[in-house]
Amino acid sequence: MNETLEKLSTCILEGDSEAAPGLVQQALDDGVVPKTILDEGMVVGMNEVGDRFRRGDMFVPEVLMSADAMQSGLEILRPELVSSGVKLIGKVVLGTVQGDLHDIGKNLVGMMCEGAGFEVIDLGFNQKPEAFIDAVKEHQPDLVGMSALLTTTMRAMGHTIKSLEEAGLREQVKVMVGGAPVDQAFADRIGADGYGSNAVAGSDLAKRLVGAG
Ligand code: B1M
Repeated sequence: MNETLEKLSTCILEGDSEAAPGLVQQALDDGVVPKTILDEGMVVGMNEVGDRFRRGDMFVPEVLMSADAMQSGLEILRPELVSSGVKLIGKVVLGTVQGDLHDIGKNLVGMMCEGAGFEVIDLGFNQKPEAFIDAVKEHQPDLVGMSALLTTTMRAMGHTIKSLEEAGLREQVKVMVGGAPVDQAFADRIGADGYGSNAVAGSDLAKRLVGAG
């Protein structure tokens, strides 16, 4: 592997968000193509983060730091990726459901998905079913991801899926759900396509749902 990409991958793993943009820029200046910087530098680091998190060798605060480093590097890389016409592995519309203001976990899922090569359209928190519908119409995503942290707002996930059905949009997207009170049985009950117990599981699931996992 190119030495700068190796440094970049380590920098993501170590959550060094100050160094990441400089290393991305250095790789670009060295003539490395943007997709290679993403796949062979940043995603390699983020995959290692995922592996360590799964093994219990890394915890949420460290994953958040790595996700921040990924974000800061992507600030530099994203315009280059777009202008070089790179096809990402899929598009995710992500949001916290109506009535729910918790967004830390949802942000982490978004960052991991971005790290895995998805374009993420983040609607934010407290999003009505109509907001998801409008976003599906506008952005034509492969996936809709919903997060809920309250037992009282979980049911909004089911309402959103129903609204997607009523709008005739359910067949064109996969739906994944997550958040502390959510589990697989609930996901099955409301007719979601999958449940992610944490951010890494969420991005793994997203990859599987688009056939890239
Ligand atoms: Co609130 N809150 N909160 N809160 N809050 C909880 C969730 C609570 C468990 C605390 C408690 O009582 N022990 C409790 C919920 C009880 C319940 O319903 N079962 C609670 C409550 C009651 C409330 C209020 C009602 C309090 C009040 O006002 N009386 C109020 C509700 C406001 C509202 O939403 N309408 C409220 C408000 C808030 C703050 C705004 C102050 C703040 C949120 C700030 C923010 O998010 N920007 C807050 C916080 C921070 C928490 C706790 C402390 C931390 C949540 C968090 O960020 N965890 C939380 C208690 C706790 O969890 N210890 C609590 C870290 C985050 C990384 O984990 O979000 O679980 P998590 O996400 C994980 C997974 O769940 C998964 O991956 C993530 C990363 O591993 N995941 C997905 C999440 N979404 C996913 C989507 C996927 C896949 C995986 O696919 C799409």
